[in-house]
Amino acid sequence: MLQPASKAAYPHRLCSFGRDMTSTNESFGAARTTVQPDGYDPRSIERAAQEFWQQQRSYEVVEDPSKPKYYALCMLPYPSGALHMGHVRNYTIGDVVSRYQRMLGKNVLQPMGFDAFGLPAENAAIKNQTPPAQWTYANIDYMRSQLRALGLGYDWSRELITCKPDYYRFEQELFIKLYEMGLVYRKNSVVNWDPVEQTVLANEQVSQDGRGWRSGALVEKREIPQWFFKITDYAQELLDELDNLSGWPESVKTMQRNWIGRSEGLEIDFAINGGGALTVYTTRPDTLCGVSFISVAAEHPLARAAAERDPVLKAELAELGKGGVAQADIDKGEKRGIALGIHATHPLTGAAVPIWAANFVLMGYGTGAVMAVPAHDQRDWEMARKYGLPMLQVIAASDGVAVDLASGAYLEYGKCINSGELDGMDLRSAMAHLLARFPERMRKRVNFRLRDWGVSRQRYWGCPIPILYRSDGSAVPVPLAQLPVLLPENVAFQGVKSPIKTDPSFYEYTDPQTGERFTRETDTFDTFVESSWYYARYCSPGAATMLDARADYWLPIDLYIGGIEHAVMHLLYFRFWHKLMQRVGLVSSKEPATRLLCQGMVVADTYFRLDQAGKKDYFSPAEVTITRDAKGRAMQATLNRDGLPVTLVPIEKMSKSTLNGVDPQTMIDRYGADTVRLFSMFAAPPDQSLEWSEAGVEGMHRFLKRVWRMVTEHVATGPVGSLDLQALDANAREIRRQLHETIGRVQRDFGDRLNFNTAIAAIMEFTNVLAKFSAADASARALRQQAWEAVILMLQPITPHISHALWQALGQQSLVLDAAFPQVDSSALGRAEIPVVVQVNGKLRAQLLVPAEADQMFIDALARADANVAKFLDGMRTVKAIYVPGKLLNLVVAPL
Ligand code: ANZ
Repeated sequence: MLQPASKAAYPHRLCSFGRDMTSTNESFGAARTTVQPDGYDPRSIERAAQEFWQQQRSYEVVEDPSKPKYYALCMLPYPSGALHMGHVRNYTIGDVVSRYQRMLGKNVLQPMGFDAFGLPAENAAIKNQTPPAQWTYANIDYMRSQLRALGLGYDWSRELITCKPDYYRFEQELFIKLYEMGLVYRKNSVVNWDPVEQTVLANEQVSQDGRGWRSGALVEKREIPQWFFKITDYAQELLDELDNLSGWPESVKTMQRNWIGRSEGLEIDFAINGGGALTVYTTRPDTLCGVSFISVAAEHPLARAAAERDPVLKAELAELGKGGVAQADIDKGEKRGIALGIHATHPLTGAAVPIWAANFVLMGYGTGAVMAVPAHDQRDWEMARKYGLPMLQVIAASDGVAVDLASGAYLEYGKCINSGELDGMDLRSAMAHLLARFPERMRKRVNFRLRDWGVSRQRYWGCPIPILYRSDGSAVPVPLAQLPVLLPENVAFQGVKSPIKTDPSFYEYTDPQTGERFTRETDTFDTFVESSWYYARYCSPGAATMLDARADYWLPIDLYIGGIEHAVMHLLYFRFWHKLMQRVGLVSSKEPATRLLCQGMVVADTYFRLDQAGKKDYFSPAEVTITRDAKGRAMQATLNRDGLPVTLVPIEKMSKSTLNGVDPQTMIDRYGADTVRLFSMFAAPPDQSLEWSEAGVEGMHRFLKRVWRMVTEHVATGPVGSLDLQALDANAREIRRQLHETIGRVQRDFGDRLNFNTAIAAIMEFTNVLAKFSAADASARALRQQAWEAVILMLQPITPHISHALWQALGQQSLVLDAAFPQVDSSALGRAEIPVVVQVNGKLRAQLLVPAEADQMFIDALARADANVAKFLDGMRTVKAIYVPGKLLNLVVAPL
């Protein structure tokens, strides 16, 4: 057994990479790991390192204006019970970047917390009869221990748990402030109502066939008053600033642009025969002459008025109004309509245009009325087909090709035809013409698809909305002095109904001064509210207000990492909330995050058989025997139970339902956290899918074992002197060149490119080179010492535990996590000198040592300066020079 390396053993070691950037660390020696050559024991190494970091509070940071800051943030987990591989990947990426940035000398903040409100806690509570709080806190404790076991360098002093009043009280305060500013309001909105449970259900609680998840009753749509944030006030700003987010993936920006959905068009008033006007919104006023009817939403006032006059129509309209409001459903679904028996007048032709109600027109968009142009709008085309309504082509293809309306609408832009005075015009000119012609009846209008953010949830496990209702139903905010409105944690569920809705001690409120009696709002916030501002609260832990001045030191986030599934909702609300906080003076930046990385999914093979009903019956990898090809890829699988084949589908997202999940804890227990981290960084670039393979994990484990063995063997060869560059032979110089080339590659990959897989490959290649380096003399051994130091430093962001231990083994007194990242010495990059033969008329006259990159001119000059060569050139003229690069120069000469 080797003794741990001590400072005394290596008095003269050159420590070029180990620049210590912390103050001295007295108790460092206390956590020394015993280093054994063949004894890579991740369990003890990792425990020792983690205990040391915890004791030393190694990842706690404070604001330091003298240093550049770096704020790396991963999306916080929902405490569902245990980490999954997606978390491991996400958090390892964040940790690698944080550690690397710290080694560049930055003041790095990397916090963590738990997005702790939400429906699963409530469902689990109903199932197990435990209060959601209890279930949540137990899960948090376990998941926190898992995060620690992964060696993630979080500043735990900033941990936040969103279901705690010391967190959610500030969103209640801001909500009230925004209410007073007119950015929050209440209006009716549709919800799912379970008539048996007598409660509102979340969309996830309604089955595919529209039934309540517990009662099985057919769910009804009900309109109830709900609270909204006026995100639409910020639609233009949220859209415009996407252009400045150069560090965000284009795909995310495109999704946000589509979600915001800005369009420009005209509002057109159609006169209604019999009086009044109907306003439509259109983005295609160039198709005005193709209008053959007008469609309004079933809830449109015109439709309602018509229904009042006709009970049959009323029943039909009620039926038409049912069905989903999701865009995808509308586009796919059957287009249905009912003629309302009223007509409008076409502004250009004067023709009578029938007005219909249609199931695909949304009341909440534009004006809730559409001028229908069946030849150029697919939905109108489908409706016209179904009801035999006229269809007139009014747009000609710009390339003159005939338009075929038999198979669908012609949607392209082109020139107007069959349009009287609009003929020959395109969209722009037609719009300008119509605006000039009908200034009273037509207006320019910008519309956004983005709707205001409805934040009311009728669930229990969420932040109470701080509103009181007077006996007349009017709303008033809870007085600030009465905040927070606490959510009682010790509750018992009766059925699915929120316990605070049946608890008078929660919902009854009497003003202590006036004695006025109020009823509390019993709805809670959408949990997207908590995840919209947690990133900022991490910067002001313990502040008595939502944020304090510290927030501006850390914000904006330098790198935000999370799944692409959050591209619209979370990432838009998060940007919106930042703008709200900027508006009330809490932050001064415009955007919350300058760079965004969306990590790819973790995928694995799935195994299943179809059951009699044609449903997939999945098996876990433990239940099957797999035949693999030479690359370790699964080719075939049989079920252990019966030895018969099962269907194998490679690379599907890891998930509970497909039984292809790999439990991170099992992997950590088996191989250690460093191996798991290394594999998840090596197997794929961060933004692509990562195919889980235990063979790959084993490969990473073998690599770490080898590094451990090689470093300990090197250490065992005894003290190392200082590195004398002049004393290095050509072989050693070549090793040094490769070392610095590797450093350069790793720096590029860790920095801007975030390509950790290629960085790891470069480090591995270099360790192979190092393995073959025999390092016989003192200077070569000093170089080997330096090379191992560099390897350990480069590995530190990815495998911090083994690096922590081996750094000490190499005799370092400083902390590897505070050491500076290795720098490229460009003088090392030139290859060693190479020998070149010089001939005169084919006869050897000299052998020169030249720099590898030397060209013919350089060598020619050097050759002529050589005394022995010069002798044979005297009195001669050069006829030609034959040069074999890097090998030979033959000067062909003749007498003058
Ligand atoms: C006539 C027309 C002709 C239209 C044509 C399109 C093509 P964006 O771009 O998303 O804003 N529309 C307007 N209000 C609607 C509502 N409440 N529900 C359903 N559809 C509505 O879409 C604007 C277009 O969507 C409008 O332009 C209108 O149909 C329809 F060849 O008007 B268009």
